[in-house]
Amino acid sequence: MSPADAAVPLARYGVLDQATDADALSSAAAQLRRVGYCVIDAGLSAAELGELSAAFDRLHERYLAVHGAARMAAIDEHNTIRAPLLQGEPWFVRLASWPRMLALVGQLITGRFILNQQNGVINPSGQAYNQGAWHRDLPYQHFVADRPIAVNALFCLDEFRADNGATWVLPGSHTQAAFASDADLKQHAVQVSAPAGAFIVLDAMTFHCGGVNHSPRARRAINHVYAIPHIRQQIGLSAGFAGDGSLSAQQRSLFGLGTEEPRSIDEYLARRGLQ
Ligand SMILES: O=C(O)CCC(=O)C(=O)O
Repeated sequence: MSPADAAVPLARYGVLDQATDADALSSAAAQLRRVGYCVIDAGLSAAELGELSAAFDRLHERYLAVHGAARMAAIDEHNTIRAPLLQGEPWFVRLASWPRMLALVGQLITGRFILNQQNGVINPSGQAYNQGAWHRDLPYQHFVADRPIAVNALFCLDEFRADNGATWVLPGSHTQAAFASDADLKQHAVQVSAPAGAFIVLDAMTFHCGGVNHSPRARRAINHVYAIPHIRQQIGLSAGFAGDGSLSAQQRSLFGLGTEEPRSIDEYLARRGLQ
C-alpha cells in the first residue's frame, strides 16, 4: 500500500468496532500483539551506529581474550557476548535504555518491566551458531499469556538479509503453547529483513531462530529481553550495577535494582516501611 493509499479508508462491512493506532509505535505494538513480531527504526545516526559497531568488535575481542577463545568455543559461547552492558563500554548501557524501545515495551508490558538480559549475537559466515536453532526467548516455557510478559528486542548492528541469515519467526506462535510441527514451520515461517539500526521486536514467546549466513561476513546483533520483574535475570544485572552512581533513576529501575528478592523477613518488612 502506498503512503497516499494509507489515507483512504478500506472498504468494509459489518464492522462495529475498530482499533485506532495513534502513531508508528502504537501500530508496531498492535502488529506485535497480533502476529508476534514487528520492526522499528531505532533512529541512530550513521556516526552513532559506527561507534556502536566498533565497541561491539572491541568488546568481542576482549571477551574472548578474557574467557579464552578455545574454552568459549568448547561450550558454543564464542559467538555470544554475555551482558555487554556490564563490561565498561557505555554504548551498551545506552542501547539497553534506548527511549524509543522503552516506549514500545511500555505499550506492550502492563506495569513495571526490567531488563532481563542483553547479549551480543554473532551469526558467523558459513557456520552454525548457538541461536540457529528454533527457540523462545523464555525457553522451556509452554503456555499462552493474554498479553506479553516479556519482549525481546534484537538490535540489527548489520543489515539483516536473506543471504546473511536474517531471523526466522513463526508468526502467531506466541498464541500457541506447543511448538509447531516441522511441516508447519517449513511452510509458514517467515524471514525478517531489516536495515542496520532497526530493532526486530518479538513477543518473547514467539518461536524464532537465526538463519544460515551464506554471505562472506558475520552478521551482528544485540539482543535484549525486557520482562516483568518476577522473571529472574539471566545474569544478575542488578548486582552488577549495585553501587554504580552514574545511572539515572530510570536506569536503576530498568536494570532491576530494588526488585531482588528480600534475603530475610526483616528485609521484607523494612521494604514495606517498617522502621
Ligand atoms: O541472530 C538471530 O537472528 C537470532 C538471535 C536470537 O534468536 C536470540 O538472540 O535469541
